[in-house]
Amino acid sequence: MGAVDIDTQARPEIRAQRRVALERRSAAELPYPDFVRDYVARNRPVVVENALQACPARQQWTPEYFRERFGAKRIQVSPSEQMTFADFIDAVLASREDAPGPYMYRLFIGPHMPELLPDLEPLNPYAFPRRLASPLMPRQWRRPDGYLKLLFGGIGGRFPFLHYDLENSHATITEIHGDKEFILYPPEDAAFLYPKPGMPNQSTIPDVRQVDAQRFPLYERATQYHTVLHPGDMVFVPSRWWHGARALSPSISICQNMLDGSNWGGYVDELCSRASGLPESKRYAKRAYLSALGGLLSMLERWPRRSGAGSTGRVARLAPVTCAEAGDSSRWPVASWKVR
Ligand SMILES: O=C(O)CCC(=O)C(=O)O
Repeated sequence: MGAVDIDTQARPEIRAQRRVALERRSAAELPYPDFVRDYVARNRPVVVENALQACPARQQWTPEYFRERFGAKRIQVSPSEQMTFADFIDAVLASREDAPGPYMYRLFIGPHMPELLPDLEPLNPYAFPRRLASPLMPRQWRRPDGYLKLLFGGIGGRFPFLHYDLENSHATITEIHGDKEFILYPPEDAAFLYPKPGMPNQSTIPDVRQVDAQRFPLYERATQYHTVLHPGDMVFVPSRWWHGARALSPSISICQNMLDGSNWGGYVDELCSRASGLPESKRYAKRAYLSALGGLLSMLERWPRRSGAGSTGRVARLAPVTCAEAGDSSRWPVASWKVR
């Protein structure tokens, strides 16, 4: 897998646990179809270096840029916290390892800050949300931006809990400014991470850098995959992989979700299990519909592509398998997106 055990002596707090360096590949040597075949289809994590090429965000996005452009705007930092961007940036810049400031992880760019979308063009092609962008996805589940979100924090600021994403989603996190430590654990280690009763995608371990071995004795059996993201890097987080992040310097990144044939089965299971209030016949119909849609999308994705506008051009637009096939983001129907 290209990963190597790294020296845990440097981090005595995790000595008891296996710690592995996450595989890294350069975008220059990883064509998109190879990324899909070797990582997405195999549910295998990787960092793609230089996935985000030159775009205005890479040149311009700094804490100061956000303060100047959006200082007076009130923003949702976390589900329970709102403040102006100016106050948030002050807290980010004051954040220290021993006194971490806030970490923004609930700001969806499409509905709340669409003026940022042009800064992200050309898009990171590896973060293409695949089936979420298909016009065949029912309206309430279609999301051509992959639920694009802004993640922002200062030194020591971190995503508040170790978790895996709902809806069996894959995720990508693309670093734009600063450096961020990123950790993952495989799905089979779930029992070692003490999932929350009633919220099985969240760990009850408050901070994996200081684990109470009396309370969480199984944690030492978990394998931690570790990396540091630098500007332009993207980490691919496969479905059900647990993950967490911590800013090492003022850090700005974006997160997107991804759905395709590799995680469709679990997606359908989760959507249908959530519908437990529905009568049996309606649940059955929902599952049958989503399974048939998955089959149709798989067929269209395998359809041979020819350049130009003929019938294959239309097929490519219905079931796009690359960012280029999905077309111009300015056509994204921002106003109709579901906000979550
Ligand atoms: O802060 C990060 O980089 C992790 C983001 C994440 O896992 C999420 O938004 O679900």
